[in-house]
Amino acid sequence: MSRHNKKNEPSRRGFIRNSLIGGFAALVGRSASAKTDAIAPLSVPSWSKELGSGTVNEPYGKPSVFEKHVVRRFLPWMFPTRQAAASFTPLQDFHGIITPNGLFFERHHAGVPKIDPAEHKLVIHGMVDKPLMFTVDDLKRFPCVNRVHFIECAGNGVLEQRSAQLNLLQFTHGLISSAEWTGVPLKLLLNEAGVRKGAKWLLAEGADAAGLARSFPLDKALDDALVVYAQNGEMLRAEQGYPMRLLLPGWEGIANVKWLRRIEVGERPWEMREETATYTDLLPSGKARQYTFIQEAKSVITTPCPEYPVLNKGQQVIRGLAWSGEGKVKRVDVSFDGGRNWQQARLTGPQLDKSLTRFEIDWFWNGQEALLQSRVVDETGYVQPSLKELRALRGVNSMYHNNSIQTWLLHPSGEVENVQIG
Ligand SMILES: Nc1nc2c(c(=O)[nH]1)N[C@H]1C(S)=C(S)[C@@H](COP(=O)(O)O)O[C@H]1N2
Ligand SMILES: [Mo]
Repeated sequence: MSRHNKKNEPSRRGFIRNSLIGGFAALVGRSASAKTDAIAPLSVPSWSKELGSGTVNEPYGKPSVFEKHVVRRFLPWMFPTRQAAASFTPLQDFHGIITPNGLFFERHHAGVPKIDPAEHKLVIHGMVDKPLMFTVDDLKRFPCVNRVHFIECAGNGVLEQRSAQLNLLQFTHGLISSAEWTGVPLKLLLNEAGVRKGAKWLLAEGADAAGLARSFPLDKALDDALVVYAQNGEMLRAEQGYPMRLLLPGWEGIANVKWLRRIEVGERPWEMREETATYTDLLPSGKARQYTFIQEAKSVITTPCPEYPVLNKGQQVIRGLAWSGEGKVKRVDVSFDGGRNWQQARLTGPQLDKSLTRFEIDWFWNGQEALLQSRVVDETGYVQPSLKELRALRGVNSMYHNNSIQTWLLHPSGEVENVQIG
């Protein structure tokens, strides 16, 4: 029998609502699970006394009505319009390693185009023996692969580079999502076209009004790049690039061109807008790093977090997510004293290549203030940097690729606050 009492739910949701409208009053309800009352005989609830709704009540099923608070969110002040904007996935309510399609974070530069798959085509041209054109049905006739990979926007944590800004996990880390993708290895398509000698770079262009285009090296195309058409068992969502998208596993979100319509093969990068004016990292020297494709290893504690405070002293399970754009997660350590001491966490569930990985650690909380951190090490031996280490490398004007260690300040009240230390 569950020891969790439904009575806690309203106060929890109230807490979320209050946090979202800016208030940060301590509304942490003490959980009834702390009580040691004898368990009452199990009563028969109203829903056990009547027939439930029938099949196909909802032809395309939705989450339980009690999960309405689990939604993507948007910060209106952050972007000029809804079309040139991002929405954040609710990491605080996320389980496992696959983001439900309706909760996948979004980043669009000119909105979501409504593409008729019967009319959409992908062209491969440039330094090839035989330029080719593919419809979605053509792609489906190629041998396919199914792979689980995350996509993270290079701007995830962009506002946190200088100081702690956003006091919710959804906004500090919610520009990452993950799916099982189905598609065709790009190298198969390139083999069909026949890449000419001397070719080194490719350009991928989207069919949205932004005509978003990015250059990427041929090596990646011949390694693990995919042209995907399905996401978690169904065709791509319009927001994720329906009907086809370039997937460059582990590489910054912007390189994963949605609504893919053209791949040009050439000798050098094209220096497009989104790889010169934006998505470059300004260094203290005044020079900018360009084509920094890889999303280096990063992790964050998701339980507890500002949205879900700690309800009781005593035994806790601390949980989180770790990932690396260079391969598999090897280990995750957790600190409860701001990085002075570290303990190794358990990795729960699959540890896949360039994929979200879950970790957990047991902890006894004595009710005192604590500084919670997680730090991932990936299979290449790369260690997630502290904010201080990242700033030493990149200064404070670099906006993208903030993969630094997150600190949550746990107050004696149980509230969790986004802070920066050292
Ligand atoms: N054609 C096109 N592709 C695009 C974009 C876009 O605006 N247009 N946004 C890019 C950016 S910046 C990111 S972070 C990812 C976001 O992918 P998602 O919306 O599926 O989460 O798509 C990338 N691919
Ligand atoms: Mo992005």
